[in-house]
Amino acid sequence: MKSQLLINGNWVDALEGGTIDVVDPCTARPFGTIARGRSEDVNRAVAAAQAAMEGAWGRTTATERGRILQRLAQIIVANGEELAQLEARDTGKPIAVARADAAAVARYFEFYGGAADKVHGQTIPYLNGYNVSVVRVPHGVTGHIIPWNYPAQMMGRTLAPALAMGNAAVVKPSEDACLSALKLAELAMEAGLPAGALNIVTGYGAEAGAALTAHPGVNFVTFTGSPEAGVLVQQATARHHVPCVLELGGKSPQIVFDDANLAKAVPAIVRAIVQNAGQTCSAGSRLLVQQGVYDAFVKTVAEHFSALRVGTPEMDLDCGPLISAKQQMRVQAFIDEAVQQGIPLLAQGRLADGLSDDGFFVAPVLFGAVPRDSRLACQEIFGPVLALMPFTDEEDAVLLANATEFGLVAGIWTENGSRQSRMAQRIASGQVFINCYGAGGGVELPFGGVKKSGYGREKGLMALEEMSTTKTIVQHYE
Ligand code: TXE
Repeated sequence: MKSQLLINGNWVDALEGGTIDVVDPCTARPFGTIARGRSEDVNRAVAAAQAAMEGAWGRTTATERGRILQRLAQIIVANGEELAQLEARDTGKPIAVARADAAAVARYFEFYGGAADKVHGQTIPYLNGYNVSVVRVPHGVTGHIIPWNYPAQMMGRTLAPALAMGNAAVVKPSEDACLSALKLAELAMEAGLPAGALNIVTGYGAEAGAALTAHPGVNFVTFTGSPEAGVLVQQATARHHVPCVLELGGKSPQIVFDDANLAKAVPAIVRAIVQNAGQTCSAGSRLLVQQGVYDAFVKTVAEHFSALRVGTPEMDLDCGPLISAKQQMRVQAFIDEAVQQGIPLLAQGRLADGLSDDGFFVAPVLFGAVPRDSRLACQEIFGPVLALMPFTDEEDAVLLANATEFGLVAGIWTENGSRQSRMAQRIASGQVFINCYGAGGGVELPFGGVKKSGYGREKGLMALEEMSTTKTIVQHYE
């Protein structure tokens, strides 16, 4: 298990020598440490990345970069079980989910490895005697701030397109979970990534994270995390006029019309809030149901919720614990407040027998008739808590769906094709799923938000545009 910083191809301790405990969310017990990187470590990492851009990595052809990434994809597949076990231990998620995450990470590198040498420029007709071309060039050094909910996947999501475009990366994983991210870095070295092309500085957000986003040598920042930290990242990058992509979570609606196929909708809707114990940016956390089908629908969803079970990774149940005592307290506070306000608690899952009382477990909860202006209806909870609200007609559905500061994902459940199109058009959201709901979908699909969910796009070919800039070259000839 790697626990040091990766700087210029070497695993090293933090200069000041501090460490941070790695805590098992199922027991609250530490089982290792990671290095507590700070600004001097970030300085070293950025210098290594700059040197890589000036050196071997900067001269690598797109085809060579693609090959390295595709080799990495194969190495990830070969080491998938170890990656999944580390991720499960570190985050507490069910092992099957961690295995799916490991497969998704491999897919990121496969996809962007294949795309690396298919990024073309443009030629532009201009005045007589001129050749004009627009070429895509890397930003240079990219800074990556990664959250704890999907440590390996989130790193793969931003790292693969950054490297495909020829950037050199400095990654700051989360202090709450980063073992799989460190493993991924080790595998990347094995795949033949030159020294300095990928550097990892673990540490706290306020220390290593803030130092990275404020570093004048960083040319682009990608951040996934809370809206509050997102503001700090924007302020820090603005000082150097550095662009950033922000993915800041959501309060995504699942909208169920009277004519929806309930047998199909209910399991997908329950899965979309319980997956990863609700700690997913695209979790479908608001369930909007048309009045005509409300009673029947609520009954079925409640039955599903009551059957949910929470356990350890090895138990491999519907979900695991939350990541930390802080998140457990935060989610429990939302639940307690809703109960105090008299919001009906319609159903609740159960914790498996034999779990540690010290673990950060919260049983999934379904609340009904949630007032539209309550905190439960409006704020991102980031836990397995589903807020059910009735609506009258299409107009009301649009109003309710858009009555949030966020706009990341929406699910629409109806058999009426015209209504599907109208709704998809009117919902303010970065992604819309119709009669399905994938947590953001596959690597092929551009992903990102509007409003407080952030800006910029990850995934798909669009990520390659975000991870690069253009240069217009004008040549005059006689
Ligand atoms: O997030 P933070 P937290 C949301 C979710 C959750 C809430 C709080 O609602 O309940 O945020 O979680 C780094 N400069 N999401 O406190 O602090 C930090 O070290 C640079 C949604 O854990 O934003 C970590 O690596 N970096 C989200 C990362 O930011 C800083 C996923 C996220 O931590 C920094 C996680 C700073 N000043 C939480 N401060 C999603 N969109 O999926 C912190 N960090």
